[in-house]
Amino acid sequence: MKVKFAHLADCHLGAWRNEKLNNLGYFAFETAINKIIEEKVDFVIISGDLFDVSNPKVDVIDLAVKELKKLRDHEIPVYGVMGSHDFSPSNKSMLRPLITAGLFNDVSQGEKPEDNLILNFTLDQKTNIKLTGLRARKRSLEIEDYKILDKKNLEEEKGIKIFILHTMLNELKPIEFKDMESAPKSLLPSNFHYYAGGHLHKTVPTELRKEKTIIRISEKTKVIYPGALTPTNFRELEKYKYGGFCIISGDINHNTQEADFNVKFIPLKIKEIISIDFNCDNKTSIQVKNILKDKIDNLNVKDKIVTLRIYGTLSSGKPYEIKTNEIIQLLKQKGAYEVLINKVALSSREYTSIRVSIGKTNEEIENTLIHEHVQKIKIKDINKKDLENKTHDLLSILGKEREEGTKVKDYDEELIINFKKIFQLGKEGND
Ligand SMILES: [Mn+2]
Repeated sequence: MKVKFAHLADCHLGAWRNEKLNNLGYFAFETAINKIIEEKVDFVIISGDLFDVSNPKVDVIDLAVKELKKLRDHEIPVYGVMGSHDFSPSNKSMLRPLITAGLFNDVSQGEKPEDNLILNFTLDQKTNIKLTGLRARKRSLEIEDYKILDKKNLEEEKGIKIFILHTMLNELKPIEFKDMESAPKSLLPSNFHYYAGGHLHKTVPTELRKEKTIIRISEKTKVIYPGALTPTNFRELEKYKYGGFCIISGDINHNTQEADFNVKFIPLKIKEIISIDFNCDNKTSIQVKNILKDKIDNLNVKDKIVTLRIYGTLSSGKPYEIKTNEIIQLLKQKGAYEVLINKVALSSREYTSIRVSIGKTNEEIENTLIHEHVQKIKIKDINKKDLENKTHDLLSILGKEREEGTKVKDYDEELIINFKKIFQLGKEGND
């Protein structure tokens, strides 16, 4: 029989603090859902990180419900797993009400008797394809779950099978992600017909992004990462310009248990992006201002998003003398849709500030800093990995703002409860 399904990953709804870019993110999701309905697929796979956080704002939840309901009205079921961003260890993910409403089928269901993880299959009624998968945890901790996964029952199950993952694999990791945690491919159960990957925000295999490319699924190309549905941060805008999703179509034969799948990438080009790199080495701040102004004068930025990365070491003058606001205004006067400027790697010979690696996300920088500091600290009865995790947990509870309508007293109490939980000071120490 003929089948067709869509594979999305890393939608990160609500990822942008910038309102205009955030709305473009919503629009990308709506556009994807409309295209999927036009394509008349049998079902949709979302490989984790539908939301940017596990407790998004009501607008984000409303949008997700609205769009997923459109799919349901067209009788298109959605299968998926939670990602590193929308998973909550205390089961407080806002995906839960969506799952309860049947708008999102979490296929990562099973039992965990002692040191063993047994996953169940979810059967797609229309195609009889069987789906399962493993949800992520924060900081790739799900790799520990893969190590205790009962692969035998998954591998021996008859039928046409799809595995959904939100984990990077060593063998498929692009060089620029070498610091990202990943798992060996051998941890995945074999004998599946398609592996729907998420977590990596880059499309892999990269050839998929070439126009009119169709990849036929073979033993070697079974794991596909569509990448982020749309860029979720400055670097992704700069590097990838746009995201997209995959449509997989082909023939399946339930008798011979064979599937012949073809994958194509559907790009979502929501806005044109212009990215400018400006090296300030051996220039004074005044020279930089003048050259930049000339450069901007000669650009057509109408209705485009502009990303400007200013880096290097000024021969004289200070980085703050290159005023971000002035440059933004100049570009907006020329009709730019939105302007993003990154000056983190700009310094001056007049003084040097703390060095932070270029081209990394805030999260990666934070991970590195915590990792490095933990190596220098010794605390009795807490090992280094544990201390690293506790530091992350601590930062995440301290980073939570008091919600509107929550009393200061209640907010403080909750902080203390969570603090005790992390350091197992209270009665409920398990998480
Ligand atoms: Mn993600």
